[in-house]
Amino acid sequence: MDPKTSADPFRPSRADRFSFGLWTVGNPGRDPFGEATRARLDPNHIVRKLAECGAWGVNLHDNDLVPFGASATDRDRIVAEFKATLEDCGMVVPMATTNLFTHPVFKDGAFTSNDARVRAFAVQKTMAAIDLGVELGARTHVFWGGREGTEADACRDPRDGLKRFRDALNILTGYVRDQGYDLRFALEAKPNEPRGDIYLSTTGHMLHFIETLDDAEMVGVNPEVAHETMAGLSFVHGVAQAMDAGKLFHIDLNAQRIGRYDQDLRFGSEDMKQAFLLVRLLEGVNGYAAYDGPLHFDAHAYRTEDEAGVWEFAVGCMRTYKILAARARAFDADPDVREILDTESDAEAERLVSGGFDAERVRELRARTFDPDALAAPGLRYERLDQLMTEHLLGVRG
Ligand code: GLT
Ligand code: MN
Ligand code: MN
Repeated sequence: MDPKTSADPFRPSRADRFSFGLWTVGNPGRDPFGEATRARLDPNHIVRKLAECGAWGVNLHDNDLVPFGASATDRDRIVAEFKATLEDCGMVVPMATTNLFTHPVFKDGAFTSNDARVRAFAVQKTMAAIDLGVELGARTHVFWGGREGTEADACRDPRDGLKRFRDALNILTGYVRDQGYDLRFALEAKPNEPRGDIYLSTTGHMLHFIETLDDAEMVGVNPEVAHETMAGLSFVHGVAQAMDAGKLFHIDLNAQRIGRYDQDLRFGSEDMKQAFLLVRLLEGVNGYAAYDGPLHFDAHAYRTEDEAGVWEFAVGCMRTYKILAARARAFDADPDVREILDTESDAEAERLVSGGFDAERVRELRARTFDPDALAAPGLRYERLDQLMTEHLLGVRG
């Protein structure tokens, strides 16, 4: 089907809440071994092209838009032009973030550096980035601490790293409240790269750390497919835990093969099954409330592509998400699937293990007898369930 015809059900539109970072579609294809393969794209051009592709939002680091060290006059001129372009195209900025990794001053960390002057500069730079994001309408500020880690681990006690990270966030949540901004923070974990080891390496680590902050309510997570997958973890489980904690404030969608460098590939281009299960989770197909935040693609086109390939890539991310959402709905509505999933639970046993501690219920539980061999006997038909999912994914059912 031609993706440009309005009859195409997978054509992305504003209502889908898809967003891209300026740094994602703007990635020029540089890698540690080779120079850029594409020219740098002007942020205003990116906004226009994303709007044409059907995206809803564009996200940015402070320095994706305003060059590091720009004068106040230059900053205001750049921001005014960008705002006019956004308005013209009907695009929004749902999220902004701070570049605390490119400049050499952050070579040994920003919030966690051993040098208090570097830490103070990082906090100051973040306040300016928060102001910029809020001016553009952002409701979320992301914190990805790419440089917050070590190679020579004897350089600091990891607890000092955590303590300093916490101190910085406590100042910044206070700053947001003090300014009266309507803004939440989303912390993004990554196990390594560019540092040998990065502190707070997974979404699970972040979820606990958040509870140690002065203003935990304002802070949630921004899990990224590639980052949890690099460590060989189940992204779906991590995101589900964030949802269970009411902390899924933002999400970075892309694709990744286990054990590799951070590939940031087009959404759904690797591990289609995990992508399917993720979309099913986010869309609330199985009865839980759906995630209703921005659907952000933190990915970039292959280095082989020219600019036309970049927009193919962007449309591909969005289309794959929509196709997987449709596949997930068809899967969950399939009577053969329902028959396996809707097995009746033993109401009496449910009662005994629900609702927390109750002395009377615990007495009943202790008194009840079970037949473990009989419970173990039936096959669970998960082979059939998984094959049904495979067939839905391959497009031969539903
Ligand atoms: C960088 C990183 C991403 C983060 C961005 C936000 S910066 O591109 O690889 O995963 O989400 O700071
Ligand atoms: Mn990311
Ligand atoms: Mn990444």
